[in-house]
Amino acid sequence: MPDYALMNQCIYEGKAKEVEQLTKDALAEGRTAQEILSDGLIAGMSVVGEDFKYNILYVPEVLIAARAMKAGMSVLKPLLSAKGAADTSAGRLLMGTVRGDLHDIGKNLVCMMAEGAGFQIKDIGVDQSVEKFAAAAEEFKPDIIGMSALLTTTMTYMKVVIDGFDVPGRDHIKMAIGGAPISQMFADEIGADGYGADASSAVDLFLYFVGKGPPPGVTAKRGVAAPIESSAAPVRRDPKAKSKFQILYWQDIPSQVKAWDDFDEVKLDLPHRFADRIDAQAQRLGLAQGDDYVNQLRWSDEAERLGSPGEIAAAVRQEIETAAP
Ligand code: B12
Repeated sequence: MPDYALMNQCIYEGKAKEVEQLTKDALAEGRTAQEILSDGLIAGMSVVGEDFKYNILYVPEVLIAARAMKAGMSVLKPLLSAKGAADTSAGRLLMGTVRGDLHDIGKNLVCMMAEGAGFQIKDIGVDQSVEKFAAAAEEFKPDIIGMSALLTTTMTYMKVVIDGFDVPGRDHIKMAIGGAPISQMFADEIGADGYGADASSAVDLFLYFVGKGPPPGVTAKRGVAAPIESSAAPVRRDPKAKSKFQILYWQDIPSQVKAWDDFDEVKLDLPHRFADRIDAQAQRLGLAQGDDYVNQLRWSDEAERLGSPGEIAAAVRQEIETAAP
């Protein structure tokens, strides 16, 4: 019997070579590609997706885990694409970043996670016009089109694509949108069928669209059924309690502060000017590919200070802003 728990763990830890070997071993033992995909790879990736949603894992770890999953998928792909395997697909997803926009890290993550959830994906890349979406849809016949935009100047183009698909013969395709500046309000405004804030929510949304999951937001995760009632007794914090904290750097430019204790975790982004510096540096170095960019991220060593996570995160952010105005 293949050790699927080990395979799940290797996905989680991003051990691509081990995942590839374990996948080959499982096939050699006579297991079906579908079983290995769902019990070994998808099960591992779904834990990654959940932990990503709850900020237990961050973008670099998710990309590395996704790469490990892809190593296993590449072993299974020839078998999965064989006749009959298509019946087991969760659905068909066409993804692209809209015209004028070259950001693809988030889109790639969504594709990887959706692939891990069993969707067949066609990723048409970045800077895609409505005509390109239409041509790809004609050929691929998707159930869902997912559009990504990271710029406020390009997000408006999503409506152009949605309008382009609001015609007989194409209007059955569900239109999903996402990207940092996108919100549910914007999705409603431009007539999108749904919005996902992150890759895990995106997959929940896609599964809902194809009738394989509950409406997004309905399922309570990790047993948390409802927000904590405000009438609950307030937790008194020990005034001498400490919090740990770390700073996320892109090369030597800080971009985020995280602080936590046993009960709480707070993440604070630095003001836009820090992201601008990162962008400028990335462009100077030509680091436009997802992995090249993400590989520059690293967390500082853990440190500890007196105070709640909120207080410590705010204080450290203030210090960084003062040191590098
Ligand atoms: C990396 C980055 C770049 C890289 C992109 C590399 C690449 N291959 O993608 C480079 C250096 C090339 C770049 C260039 C530029 N960038 Co830039 N960039 C960023 C940065 C720092 C991170 C974006 C990122 O990858 N985030 C991580 C991923 C995982 O998150 P995500 O994309 O949001 O995706 C998640 C969700 O949104 C969701 N999702 C995403 N897509 C979809 C789709 C669907 C269907 C669903 C359901 C969900 C979903 O799931 C994803 C996974 O969880 C952001 C800052 C920021 N905080 O966002 C600026 C940022 C987006 N960039 C910005 C700018 C201004 C630019 C430039 C114009 C800079 C310049 N002066 O040239 C150019 C534009 C180039 C272009 N035409 O697109 C601005 C945009 C400001 C604005 N309001 O419009 C930002 C916000 C930085 C800032 N100034 O604050 N950038």
